[in-house]
Amino acid sequence: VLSSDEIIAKSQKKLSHGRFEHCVRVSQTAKELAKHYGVDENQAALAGFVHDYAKEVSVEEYIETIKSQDFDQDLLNYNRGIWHGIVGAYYIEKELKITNSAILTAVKRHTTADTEMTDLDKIVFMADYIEPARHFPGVEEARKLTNQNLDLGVAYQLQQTLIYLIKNNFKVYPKTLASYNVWNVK
Ligand code: DGI
Ligand code: FE
Ligand code: FE
Ligand code: FE
Repeated sequence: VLSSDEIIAKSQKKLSHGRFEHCVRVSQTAKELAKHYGVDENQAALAGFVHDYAKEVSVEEYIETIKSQDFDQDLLNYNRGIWHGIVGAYYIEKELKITNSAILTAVKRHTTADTEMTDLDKIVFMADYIEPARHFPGVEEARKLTNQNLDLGVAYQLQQTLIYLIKNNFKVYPKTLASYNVWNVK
């Protein structure tokens, strides 16, 4: 087990300054949401802090890892945007020695969401979207909904993300669409 100082030091080395600061803000936001929703605050703070740990791993290294570590080979059809959560958890376990499956799963689900999510998963997913330095149109609505009910926040984020992906002709990862279908039921 690494100390929190060691996890912070390794993250600082792995990430640009700006992304490291984003991780600190997501950690704080996740901790606040955890307090509000009766979830383990330390677990939320740690999951939030490490969620983007692998965001700057090189494309070459990701491809090598996906090929050698028994990942779904369909991942090769996507990019770092998708890889840094699903494959990122592998780096967090290997390099930060975090083995807690609730934390690793929250990291895996933080970009695409999933059809099944724990409150911790939802908290990390939403904290990433609404941390204080996020300024896109709709972020105030996202903050309001997330404080009312986590599921409303998740549904809103998935809707906004799908609109954005389709508007910009980006590929939709099947899990993102499946999640939209589950969390936006009408
Ligand atoms: O890592 P962050 O930038 O802090 O945030 P994130 O991990 O939530 O990534 C957000 C980005 O991921 C956002 O630009 C939308 C993109 N994304 C989410 N679902 C999909 C996706 N990109 C593609 N191509 N396909 C998806 O299904
Ligand atoms: Fe991310
Ligand atoms: Fe996110
Ligand atoms: Fe993030």
